[in-house]
Amino acid sequence: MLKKKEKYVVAVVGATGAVGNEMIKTLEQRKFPVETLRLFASERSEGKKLEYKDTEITVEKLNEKSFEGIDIALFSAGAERSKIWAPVAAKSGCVVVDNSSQWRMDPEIPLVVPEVNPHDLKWHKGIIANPNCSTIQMVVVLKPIHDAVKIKRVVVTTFQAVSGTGQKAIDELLQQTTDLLNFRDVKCNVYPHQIAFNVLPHIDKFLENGYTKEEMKMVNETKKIMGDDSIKVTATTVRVPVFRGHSESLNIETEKKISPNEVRALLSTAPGIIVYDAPEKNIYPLPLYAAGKDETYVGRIREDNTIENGINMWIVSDNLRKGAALNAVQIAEKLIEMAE
Ligand code: 25A
Ligand code: L14
Repeated sequence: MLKKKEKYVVAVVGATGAVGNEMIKTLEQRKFPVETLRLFASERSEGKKLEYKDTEITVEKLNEKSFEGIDIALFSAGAERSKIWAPVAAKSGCVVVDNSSQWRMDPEIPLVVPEVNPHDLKWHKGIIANPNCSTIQMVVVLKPIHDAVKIKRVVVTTFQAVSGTGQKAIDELLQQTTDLLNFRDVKCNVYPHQIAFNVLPHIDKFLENGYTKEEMKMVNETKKIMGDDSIKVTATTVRVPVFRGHSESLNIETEKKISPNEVRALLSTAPGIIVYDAPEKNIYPLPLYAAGKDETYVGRIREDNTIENGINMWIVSDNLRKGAALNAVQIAEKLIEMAE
């Protein structure tokens, strides 16, 4: 449990990655009460210096003693690293907010989106899981609707930015685009096919059931975060040549009827959401404009008249912020609020 203090010793594990970098920025922008910031990454980055406020912090390599004296650790170094190091950190009395997929479905570990289930933070035992990026922005929008009219089923298709895969995928999209515009051959290292000027219906590994792991994360994590196993979700997750910002098409079936205007009214007062919906003026959410912002943008709200109670919408959020770094920092902020 976190003890109430004026300021905290904070660590970012995976500090050199796309998410880790955003975590450092988010801590600074939100004036998180940092006493000291420690940065960790792999051996490859040991000794590298990263900026925080007006200082340079040297990146360290993790060891068994690294977490001594650290109050809060934000992890984004992949599931393998979290599996090994999050328990080490928790054991030395540090509270871990883990962005990897490692602990999310563990029944002993809370999976939290502060706008949806902050109460689940009460039962943590040292590790809190940060959900998958596509799931976070979806549940922020589903929660107020579920509370009002109960959601029966969601059909979601995602349009996911390459930054979700990390810095190497950002580099690959840039490189492929440059190569193509210069009539050079394209190399594919990160994704199995060219991503520049293409669309890949494939995120994370394929499973026996024909779905990808990313799709099943949306199905399972939604139930856990919303605390309701009855919500049915079916997903198709797609990679698009966008650097930053995940878009999602949602088809929502509810138990009670709700009109598009009622949905607009409901969502416009809900936390973490901006309703951006005036199609007659070409106003609808776009990844280009959601990038760098904190909220989830919602538009194209309309009735699905092929079923009794159906709503369609289009939602966009910055996958590195709300989808990862910001949600993790918000969890840490809530922990501080709750600290005694
Ligand atoms: O397993 P998961 O949960 O599915 O996650 C897989 C990957 O997805 C990203 C993240 O990649 C993760 O590794 N990710 C996870 N959750 C995400 C989410 N919600 C998510 N992305 C978006 N949303 P990443 O590239 O963003 O971050 C990786 C970070 O982890 C550090 N790291 C690696 N091993 C570590 C470690 N930290 C501590 N201990 C270890 N043993 C990694 O640091 C990075 O910060 P680094 O030093 O390895 O990388 C520094 C730079 O080096 C480049 N690079 C990467 N791989 C290679 C490389 N250079 C040469 N050869 C390579 N093989 C990169 O440019 C990197 O920035
Ligand atoms: O957090 O877009 O489970 O490639 C890891 C892979 C997030 C998305 C996670 C990607 C994901 C990611």
